Amino acid sequence: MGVLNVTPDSFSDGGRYADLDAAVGHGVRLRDAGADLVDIGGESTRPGAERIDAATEAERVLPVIRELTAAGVPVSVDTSRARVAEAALAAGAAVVNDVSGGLADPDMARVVRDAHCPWVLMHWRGHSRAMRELATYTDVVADVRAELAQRIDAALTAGVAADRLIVDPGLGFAKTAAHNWELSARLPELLDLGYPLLFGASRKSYLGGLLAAADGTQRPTAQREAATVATSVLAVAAGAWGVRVHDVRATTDALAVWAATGSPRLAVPPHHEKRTQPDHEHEVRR
Ligand code: PMM
Repeated sequence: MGVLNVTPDSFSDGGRYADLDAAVGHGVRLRDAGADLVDIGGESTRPGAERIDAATEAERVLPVIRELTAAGVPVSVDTSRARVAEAALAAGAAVVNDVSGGLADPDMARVVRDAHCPWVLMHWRGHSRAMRELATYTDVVADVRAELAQRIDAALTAGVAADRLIVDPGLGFAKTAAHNWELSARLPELLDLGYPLLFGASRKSYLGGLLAAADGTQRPTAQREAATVATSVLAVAAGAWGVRVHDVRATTDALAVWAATGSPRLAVPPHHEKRTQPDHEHEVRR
């Protein structure tokens, strides 16, 4: 999944694709570099970001979705608003990528159910302005797993088909760097929910922190690509269904190396084997 933010303020590509031609050109380049989906977002979700209204969000994403789908590029819409999702699907989007996992807008489940489209349910605890204070967990992996299971149940109860659902741990959303690393290390426990898993680490600030200079200055976003590629390979080798990245070519090149090496799978981490209580309700639904 290639990232295309048509926002003035997203942390990595904010402001670069505000112009329609630039956005469409970049979407086509992402597809040509190997993206199976181009994910179009009109509202920045970086920590601390202010919300925009639905009309502004729709005005930003709809023309880009129309042009890219007309050019044969498969598109997902990155929105947590049912109204925007509905208009995006009518404009040609094939997938709804909802960073709120259906929590932000009670009408989203209806829209997705009626469209029969895939729905990415990301782990989320609140809007960007407030999410830093929400980063408290007993065991981040167990808590994220349980909260994703609740979102899955809510979607199924609303009539969305199980084979339309994709889960995402929501790296950086109400999570500290330590939480992100723990989730990355224990992906099999989330895969155990039985749903395809999308992993979105690309250029996020925990990578900037890992690669910080000796004086503590974070590595700038544009120089986090090698680390991003490493996260992509590790996530796919652990069993992720997809990775959401800004530089598609770098990730597809690395995954080509992984595939040519026989697509080796990572060993299951020990905490996973120790799990004694199987959660039958959420076992293999794929
Ligand atoms: N991260 C961002 C936005 N949308 N969607 C999913 N499913 N998963 C993510 O991790 C995710 C997302 C924030 O990053 P951006 O500014 O690069 O879009």
